[in-house]
Amino acid sequence: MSRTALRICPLCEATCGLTLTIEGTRVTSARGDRDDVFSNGFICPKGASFGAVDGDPDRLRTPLVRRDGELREATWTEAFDAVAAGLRPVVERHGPHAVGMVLGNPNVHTMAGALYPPVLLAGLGTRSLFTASTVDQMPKHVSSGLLFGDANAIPVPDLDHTDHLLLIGANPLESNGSLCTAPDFPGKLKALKARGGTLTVIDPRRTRTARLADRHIAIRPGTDALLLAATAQVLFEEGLVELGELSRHVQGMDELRDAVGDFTPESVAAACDVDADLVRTLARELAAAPTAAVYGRIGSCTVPHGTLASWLVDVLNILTGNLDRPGGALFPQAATDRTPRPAGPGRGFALGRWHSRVSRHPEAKGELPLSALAEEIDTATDEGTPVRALIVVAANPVLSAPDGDRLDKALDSLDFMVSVDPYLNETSRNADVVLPPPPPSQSPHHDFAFNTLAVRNQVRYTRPAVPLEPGRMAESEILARLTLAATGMHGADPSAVDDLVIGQTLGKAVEDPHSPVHGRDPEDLAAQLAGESGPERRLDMMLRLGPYGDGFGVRPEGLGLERLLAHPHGIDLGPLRPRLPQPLKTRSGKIELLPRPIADDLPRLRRAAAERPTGLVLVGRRHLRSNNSWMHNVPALTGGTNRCTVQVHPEDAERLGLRDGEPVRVKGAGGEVTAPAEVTDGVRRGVVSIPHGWGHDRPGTRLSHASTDPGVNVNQLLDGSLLDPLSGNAVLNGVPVELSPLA
Ligand SMILES: Nc1nc2c(c(=O)[nH]1)N[C@H]1C(S)=C(S)[C@@H](COP(=O)(O)OP(=O)(O)OC[C@H]3O[C@@H](n4cnc5c(=O)[nH]c(N)nc54)[C@H](O)[C@@H]3O)O[C@H]1N2
Ligand SMILES: Nc1nc2c(c(=O)[nH]1)N[C@H]1C(S)=C(S)[C@@H](COP(=O)(O)OP(=O)(O)OC[C@H]3O[C@@H](n4cnc5c(=O)[nH]c(N)nc54)[C@H](O)[C@@H]3O)O[C@H]1N2
Ligand code: SF4
Ligand SMILES: [Mo]
Repeated sequence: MSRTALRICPLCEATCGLTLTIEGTRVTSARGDRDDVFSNGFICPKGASFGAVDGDPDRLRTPLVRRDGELREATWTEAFDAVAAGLRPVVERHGPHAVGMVLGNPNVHTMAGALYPPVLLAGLGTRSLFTASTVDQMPKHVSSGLLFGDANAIPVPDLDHTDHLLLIGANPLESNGSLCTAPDFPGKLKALKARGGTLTVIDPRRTRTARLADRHIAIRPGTDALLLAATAQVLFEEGLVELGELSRHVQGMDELRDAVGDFTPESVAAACDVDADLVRTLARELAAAPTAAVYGRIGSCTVPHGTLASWLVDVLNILTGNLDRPGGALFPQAATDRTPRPAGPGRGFALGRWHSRVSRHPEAKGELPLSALAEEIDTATDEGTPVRALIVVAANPVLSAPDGDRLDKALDSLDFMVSVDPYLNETSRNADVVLPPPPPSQSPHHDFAFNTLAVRNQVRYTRPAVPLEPGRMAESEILARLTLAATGMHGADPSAVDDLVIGQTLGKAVEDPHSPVHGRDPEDLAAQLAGESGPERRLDMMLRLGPYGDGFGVRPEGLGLERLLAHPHGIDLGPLRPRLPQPLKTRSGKIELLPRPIADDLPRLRRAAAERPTGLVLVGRRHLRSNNSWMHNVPALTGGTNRCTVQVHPEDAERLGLRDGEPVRVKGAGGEVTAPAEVTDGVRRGVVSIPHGWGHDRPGTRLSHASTDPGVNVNQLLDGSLLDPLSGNAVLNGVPVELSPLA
């Protein structure tokens, strides 16, 4: 007997609605939900393999606890006892900062990952927080923090309405988009072209996205900030700056003009390897388009000038009047955002409120660079204690961060480590306790993060498609119990965590004159919350307090969980709309065009204009059927072109004596790896490309399929010393490497 159930796909940022076919408790197929208000039936090969990802026999079913040096199956009670016994002595002896937390990418794809880590972090009071953001988009948070006063105010390109899209260092035809949640991104690009719009792609590789473009610029890796600064310079020089409505909201125009004044196209052309005339054309096209959006992603963030490039992306949107207008780049308004406050000066954004212990890296958004995790564990200093215990939730930094070998050793040296992870993999194999969450079919889903980055305002929620198997624990309960165990409340009822958050949130809301529940009784409001679980009650609370919410009865037509449950395919909340000045939280209440830390970093960019790299540089790539480090264990998603090869241009191959398919040795600052060469003119001269997330050959893992074709860990080529100084983001692209044939 089979049945169907709806489930929002958690496998990438596109958040497509899926219709699952379920036999017993097994998901046997997945197709796109045609009635989904946002994805309208779109699905990609990963989503279509939801059942195989979900039902992977290597997923852990019970907790593991290390005994006599070995990880063995244990009960949940034994596991949480071990967590409390492992963490508390470290906190008591060395203080909270000796307990580190590592949060990985899937936390933004689970409800539990959104709702509980902030509570755990606050409860612990540790400053040793490391997340996947600093090997990804931290530069964008920092530039948004500086420009708009809010690190999470990230404008997204209005894909459905723009006339001109300038896409930098992103390959949405494989990634399906990032910091721009758009189901069927490929279809949206085709629709842009069909309505007469133009697409320009800047990427050192001729990607599938680049092949769709009207113009592809194969820039030299790591130099986008120069190109964008020169584009801004041309806009000023040729009188193409037109702020329109924005002029009321910006400050610092003259300073900005002066700051970019010497970045002429001629001064950057050689470094970028892009003709000066082409830079002028880019600027003129941007200015001339009725509407245009500039959008940058991984290739613009994980580079030495990531924050400057991210800042310049928005600067160009602003100078051409495209920020905050339909067809340009707008700020989404998600249903779980707080009710908007009236516009006005805010608290601004601070960087470097504390520093990492060893290399003195400034914090950004409360985080220290993931690149510095190994040294924060393995290096003693005069002041402060090293990280002695680690809580890892949904992260595999041994593969995703620089120098996995060093980190692997560092993890092994910890007093205690707990991983919340469905797999025994390269990272969790070092843990003393592994707490496995259930597969996605058994988990509820709502996109707290991605709805704030979506190209259309909408809200959807799906309950678990399959009931929890016996012996399983919901990830929300795992994280709630972990929070209690880590903060000295081991054994308390996990619902205490939700009650605490609900009490605090409602307590603040009733005191806030701008809240729809101002002046009401928080306990009375709490009693009104709908939902069958802590996460549902918290979702209900956020929806009801939010911009579209019912305000606990104040706006009876408004949103709440019950209304959402009555709309299983979601509720459309309309296209993106102009929102300025409301999102601004800078001290001036304006968009601060040339913030001090940016101005102070510009001399470094100026020096880069004079650099002429001679050797080869490394860039990454993603494959449609993959996802970072954790999907190589699913046979349906591996093989074919999804392989860990070293792409190299035919002329470079010829010069170095490399042959297609034969092993090539790649050396970088952090080490060397050997993988098959793939000779292709899909990469520009001087550039080699290796995908990340491979290297599944460490002992003590349980990845039976992935280990048959392990690939190599590209991040072993990095030593962790290359960072974007403002954001602490790792430099993963444009890194010097040397290639030689394996003798
Ligand atoms: N060289 C290079 N390195 C890169 C990148 C690159 O482009 N080039 N990209 C970077 C980027 S953008 C990112 S986001 C990072 C990702 O870095 P990580 O987040 O460290 O890596 P992932 O492979 O996403 O690993 C996620 C972990 O979560 C586990 N997991 C999967 N589903 C769940 C779940 O539902 N719950 C829990 N608790 N765990 C789950 C997986 O088993 C895996 O162990 O990698 C970065 N590393
Ligand atoms: N199929 C699949 N989808 C995914 C993921 C996955 O692993 N697989 N990962 C998810 C995650 S965590 C993220 S963050 C997103 C990332 O989403 P995207 O940013 O779209 O992903 P990438 O494919 O890494 O695209 C980055 C592009 O930048 C180019 N590039 C490298 N260096 C430079 C440079 O210096 N300048 C310019 N202009 N370009 C450069 C690369 O050649 C590459 O084509 O994808 C998400 N979606
Ligand atoms: S595009 Fe992303 S969200 Fe949509 S089906 Fe594919 S993996 Fe899932
Ligand atoms: Mo990412």
